[in-house]
Amino acid sequence: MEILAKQNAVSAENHDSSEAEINRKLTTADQLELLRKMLQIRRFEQVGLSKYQGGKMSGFIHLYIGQESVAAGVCSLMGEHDHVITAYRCHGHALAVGMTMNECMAELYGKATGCSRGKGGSMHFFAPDKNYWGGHGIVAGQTPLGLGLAYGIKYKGLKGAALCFLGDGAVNQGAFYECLNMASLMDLPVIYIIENNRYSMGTSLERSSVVKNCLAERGEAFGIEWAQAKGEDINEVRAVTQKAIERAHNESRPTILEFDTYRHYGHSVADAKHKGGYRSAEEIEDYKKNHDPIQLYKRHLISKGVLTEEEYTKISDAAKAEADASAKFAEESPLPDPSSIFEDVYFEVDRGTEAGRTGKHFFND
Ligand SMILES: Cc1ncc(C[n+]2csc(CCOP(=O)(O)OP(=O)(O)O)c2C)c(N)n1
Repeated sequence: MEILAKQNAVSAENHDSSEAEINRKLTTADQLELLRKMLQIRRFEQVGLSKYQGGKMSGFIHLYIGQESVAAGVCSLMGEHDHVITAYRCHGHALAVGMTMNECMAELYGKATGCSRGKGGSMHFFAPDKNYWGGHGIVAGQTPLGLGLAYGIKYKGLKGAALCFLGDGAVNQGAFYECLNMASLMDLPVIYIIENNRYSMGTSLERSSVVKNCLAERGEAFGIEWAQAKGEDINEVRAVTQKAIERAHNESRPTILEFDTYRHYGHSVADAKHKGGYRSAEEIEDYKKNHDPIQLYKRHLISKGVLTEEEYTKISDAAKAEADASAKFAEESPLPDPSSIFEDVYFEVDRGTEAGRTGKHFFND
């Protein structure tokens, strides 16, 4: 009963999320910037996909298209000491924290100018200078690392939060529950952000989870505050995230957020044409038509008189031009030199150093 009451309170409170204080404060320029960010993510990935299909990349790429409001909304609230870590579907979060399309596209191409010098590819975008601790390929592997970031923030006495993104499939991994126990026990400022797109590879939430209508409420067992909200609405994402960030900053307490969302494409390019048949064409069409976060925000801004169709086209075209230019940059960039294969290997760098012996990578002062 108590759980349901809390859940209802969350939805009622966010009835018109554009009226939440954090959103009422947005200027016209701020709102256009949020739209621009979502369009940049989408155009970047659309260009990336077409280049992949043109044989320009190897490995897999995992597209974020359909979920842009979550990354753009959450990261728009980041302060100086807030840090982000995520899984392999990392392109959206990377662009949202301010990484450039050039360094990201070059990484998809495996080029030396990529953010991980072409050695990471789609799943491993990193930018520690932007408090972005990367894309990680082991499902839920980022959750203890996110906890460590939160520990580091607290240890240093900073007013910050570790924003750790994970999928609905990752929620079922054991490591996640160890994290919840420690986060609550030790009062760590970590925010676990579940992007519930209802599928882990080809397995639906219905087939993988006992409790299907709310994943965030599992936080109850650990005394952790949680909220569930509509991920397709960037205003709602921001309203709910802001409260979690305040809790982290002011009380050093964890939060679990769950945003319902949907990926338009397959798990990776391997099932981009939905060969597995685990989702119906009607379902995909419905989400694209009625729940697309960019179209919803566009309509919202037009109805408020903040945006016109012409301005929208301009922003969208500029994002496409930027993505095309980044593909050109990537194509013209060199591959990593074969001699650099032993560089950037953790063990090699740290062997015998003081940092390696004492673990002072993050706590370096
Ligand atoms: C520990 C582990 N088990 C299995 C896999 C294979 N795998 C890669 S992605 C994935 C699905 C994860 O789905 P979810 O967490 O919902 O994220 P989404 O793809 O929806 O963003 C699985 C099972 C893996 N990478 N790591």
